[in-house]
Amino acid sequence: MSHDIDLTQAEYYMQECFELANKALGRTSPNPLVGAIVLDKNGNPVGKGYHEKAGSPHAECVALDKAGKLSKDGILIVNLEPCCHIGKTPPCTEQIIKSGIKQVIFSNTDPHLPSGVCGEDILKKNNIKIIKGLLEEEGKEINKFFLQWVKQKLPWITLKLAQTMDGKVALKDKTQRWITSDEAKDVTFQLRNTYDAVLTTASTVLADNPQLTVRDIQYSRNPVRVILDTKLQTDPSSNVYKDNAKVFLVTKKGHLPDKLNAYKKVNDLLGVVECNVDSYGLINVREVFEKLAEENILSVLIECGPRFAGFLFQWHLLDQYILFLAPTIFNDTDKMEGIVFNSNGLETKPIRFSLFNYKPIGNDFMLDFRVNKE
Ligand code: AOF
Ligand code: ZN
Repeated sequence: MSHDIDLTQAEYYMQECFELANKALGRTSPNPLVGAIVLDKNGNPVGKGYHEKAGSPHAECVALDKAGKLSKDGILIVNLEPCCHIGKTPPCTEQIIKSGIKQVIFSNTDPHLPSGVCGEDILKKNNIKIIKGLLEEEGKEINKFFLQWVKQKLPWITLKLAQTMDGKVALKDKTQRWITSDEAKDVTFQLRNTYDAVLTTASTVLADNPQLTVRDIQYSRNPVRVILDTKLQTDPSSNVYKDNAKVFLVTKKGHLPDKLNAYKKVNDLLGVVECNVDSYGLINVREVFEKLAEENILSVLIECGPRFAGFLFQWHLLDQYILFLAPTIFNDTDKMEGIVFNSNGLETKPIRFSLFNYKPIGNDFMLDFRVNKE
């Protein structure tokens, strides 16, 4: 008779699965973040594992390998429904069935079904008990990039802005580049370390010459940098094209090859993406996001100026909006210059968000809003 787990205990282990999964944060794309724990027939944890990167063993298999024979009549707890397809690795359901596990508890259903069959059904057919949906909302939050990419074929899009109390992003004379504290800068580096790509526009490259890299974090990696430059105005020697980060240059269709060649000499240029422009003469940003999704980019962090931010809001392209509020009043005279985002002369309607999280960061305040797309 195997030990039956109570839900509080299961939730405790599911939280641990989330922590295990998060160890690979920023490193698994295009795969999900997954952590797994095997409890033996007496309810003791005997194997723990997580998925490290695409192509490496799935979390369930790592945990089952560690548990060995102790998996028999045990329980597998995992934050994502086990897979049943042959991908870069064999189906997890096969190893679960062979191990003699009696029950599988998972948080989120996996929408990625290359074989058209779901892992849950296979496990049930093999008399394995299933509990699903445990801490489902927390699980969805952890895998929001993956779930969105699989279901909508679009990356998760986050806009990150910093503003003063009087709604400014820059002084009129543009002298002060970072308006927030060093702690907020560190959080920005942490964010860049978890997103697949960071996107900005030619105006920001021309105004700030940013690097868009991750700095001062141990074992970090740089995201792909995506530069929207309709007219090819950025200098190929700008900082965004340096530092061993991969770059996608996005521009409008129809530039002369000579002009494009200057950029192709950039060290790590992954490609030039040529897109259509819309009626405002702007690159069709949705098309850009679709192309990035095809390149296995699951998440994009946008760091841009007021004009582009305004368009993003108005075109309803955002999933998340992170705002750093600096306790500063610039108090410069021009009311419109440097304002956090402008409506670009389009018809305006209120755009509403849900507050998801908030916290003090150094001397600033960080607000995390989500956009309800329905
Ligand atoms: C993971 N890690 O721990 C689990 C995954 O190409 P493959 O064989 O690595 O399969 C990737 C898919 O397997 C992934 O998109 C997801 O649907 C499923 N589960 N994937 O990378 C894991 N459990
Ligand atoms: Zn699997």
